[in-house]
This record gives sequence, C-alpha cells and structure tokens, in this order.
Amino acid sequence: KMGSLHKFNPNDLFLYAVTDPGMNKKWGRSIKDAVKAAIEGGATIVQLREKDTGTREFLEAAKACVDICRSSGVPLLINDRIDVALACNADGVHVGQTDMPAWEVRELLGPGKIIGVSCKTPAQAEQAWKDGADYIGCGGVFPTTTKANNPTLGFEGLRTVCSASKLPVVAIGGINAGNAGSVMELGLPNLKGVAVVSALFDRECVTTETRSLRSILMNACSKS
Ligand code: TZP
Ligand code: MG
Repeated sequence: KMGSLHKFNPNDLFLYAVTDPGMNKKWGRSIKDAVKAAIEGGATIVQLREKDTGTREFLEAAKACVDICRSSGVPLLINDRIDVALACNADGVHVGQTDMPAWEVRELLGPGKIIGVSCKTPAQAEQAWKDGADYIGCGGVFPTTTKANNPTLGFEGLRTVCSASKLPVVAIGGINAGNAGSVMELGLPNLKGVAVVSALFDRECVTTETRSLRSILMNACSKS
C-alpha cells in the first residue's frame, strides 16, 4: 500500500539500486536526486550505502529518500546503519558479514522490516536464514572497483550459493548492461535479480542507465 511500510516481496530484488557517495559527488548529484532518478528508471528497491557520508547529512538524505520511495512504492534499505534506519523509518537494513548479525538487527528493527545479508558461501547463506534474514546478496560476482578486497565468485560461485540458499538471492559485483542478461539467463534457483552500483550511478544519466538495465533484465527473464 502506498505511503506505508513496505512488506517484503522477493520480486522487489529484480533491479536493486545501491548508492555510493563518491559517485554521486563525482557527478554532482545529491543522494536524493540519484535515488529519484533510479526510481524513475525502474529500480525496484533502493539501498543507501553511504560509507563516507557524515551521520547528520546521511540521516537528512535518508528521510528525503524515504518520502520518495514511499510515494513510489519502492522499498528503501539502509546499509549497516541500524540507527539511521530507525531514525528515518526505512523499510529495512542490509548487513555484511562483519556487521551486526541479522537476528540482532531483527530484535532492534522489529518483525515487519526487511533484512538482507551479504553472503559468499552456502554456510553464510544458511546462517542468514537461521538468523531470520529476508534475502541474501551474493557477490562479488564479477571484478569491481566499487568495493575493495572483494574476490570474485564468478558464475560458478554464484550458482553454488544460489543452489544452497533457502532465501531469495540478489547477485552483486561488477554487474552492468553487458553482463546482466547472462546472469539472469542462467535461471539459477532463488536468484531474483541484480544489485548494481557503478553501472547505474557512475554514469551521466541514472534514469537512462536504470531503464536500459531493466529492459535487459526483462528480456533475459522472458528467455529463461
Ligand atoms: N558487495 C559486493 S560487490 C559490491 C558490494 C557492495 C560492489 C558492487 O558495485 P558495482 O559498482 O555494482 O560493481
Ligand atoms: Mg556492511
């Protein structure tokens, strides 16, 4: 329902837009304008991943993004910062393996919120499920410069985690217009979509890139 907290639907993972402070700065965009543009292009879920943004600025932007996302019916997640997620009443949180465990995030956020966990192995996927997460992010699938120290899984590593997962999966890492189709055409079990940073936000027009990636994904899904 428009204007209310978003109940998780695994199909929301289809085109997952993840923000990056450096890229928005480089292109002279505010977080809010970047998110607006991604939604206009057809992003189905948004994560604010604002590692170098000061907390006050982050919270202010997050509140603006919550308003935009709510009125578009697109869920908004916050990377790692449970405090920011609570303060802006985001739809949920995404955590990595060195962040707070998902079960603890659940205790803080309550039962209705969306929780995602980054996983590289079947064991991590199993733990995320036990901890009560809603979905897992799996990657990096391909090489990327967006995240340091991120060894790649490739198609085979992605397949291994997807096959083992009891939760819906979104693939991340180096995914762009050139390879997104091949990822979705694999028809991997539990794979619901792709999460993308640079191929949406390190570009001149976020709306155009999002729209074109969305149509590539839709074509790939109709084939597999
Ligand atoms: N987690 C695994 S890879 C990655 C994250 C956050 C970065 C993905 O960025 P890009 O630009 O889409 O490769
Ligand atoms: Mg993290």
